[in-house]
Amino acid sequence: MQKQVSLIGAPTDIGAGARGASMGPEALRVANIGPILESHGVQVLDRGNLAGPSNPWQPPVEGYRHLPEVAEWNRLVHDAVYAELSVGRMPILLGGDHCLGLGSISAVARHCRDTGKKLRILWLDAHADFNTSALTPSGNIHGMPVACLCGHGPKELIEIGGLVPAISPKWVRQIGIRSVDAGEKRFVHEQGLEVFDMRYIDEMGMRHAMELALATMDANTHLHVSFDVDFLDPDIAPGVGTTVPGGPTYREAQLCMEMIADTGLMASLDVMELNPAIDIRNKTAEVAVDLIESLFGKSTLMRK
Ligand code: HAR
Ligand code: MN
Ligand code: MN
Ligand code: MN
Repeated sequence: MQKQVSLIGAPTDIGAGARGASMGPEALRVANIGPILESHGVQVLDRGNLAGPSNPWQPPVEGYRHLPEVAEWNRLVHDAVYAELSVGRMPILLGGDHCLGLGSISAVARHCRDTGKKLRILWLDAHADFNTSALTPSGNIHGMPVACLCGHGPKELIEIGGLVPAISPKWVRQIGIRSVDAGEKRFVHEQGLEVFDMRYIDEMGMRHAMELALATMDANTHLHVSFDVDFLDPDIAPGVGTTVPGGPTYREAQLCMEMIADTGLMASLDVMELNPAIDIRNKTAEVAVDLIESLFGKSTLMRK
């Protein structure tokens, strides 16, 4: 695992249906993300916050809310993430809502094309984020980034990383899914995304789900983890805009992160959808940072 990390703050809720994820980057800093990673031997550089357009809080237009502003934020995220990867550093994107996964992962995909790496994406989320303007019930673009990455979306979003589509649906493994809209569900199946939903995790366990999700990786794999904090059960992570009951427990989430850490392949990370406006005393930021520690190899007393 790379030990030189760059934190990139993207303080916006431009793609969300609730305001407040714009405060996510600062809440993660207040929860000590930087010093805690340093305590695990990681060299951390905080690049500060990107400065994009403010949120005009307008209704959707032709199926998209805030499309020009979402495109601008994603261009900024793409450029910042790509720049860190190009100098051999590991970007950690501090969101911000999950529409920014588009900018982040399009940059990662471009970097993998440059370097001949095989890309795998773990999408940890309650939601599939695979809507299009025709399928979305809300027009909120944070419900669309995976579809856009796979080439299904407006020109200004799908072209951000240069090549369309930026990724193949075959590279994606979704974990923890439990809220998918009806049309979105059909589209997920049609496109062949690999989904380990909560039913699967209930029946087979997190361990088995993660064994399969991590199975096709090798030494030449760039593993990108897109961690939507609403992946977690709302009991442990209430501070997100769209809570969905029945998510992974603290122990299940820890195991998920530890198994990712064991691969040693994680080379980029998004931490998204944290919403301090509805959190309780920064509890959700703290649990997110605790889980990120596990992604960086915090191990229990009994393991070396
Ligand atoms: N599927 C719903 C929609 O598209 C809700 C999407 C919510 N997305 C996130 N990110 N919070 O996963 O409107
Ligand atoms: Mn690289
Ligand atoms: Mn999401
Ligand atoms: Mn979500």
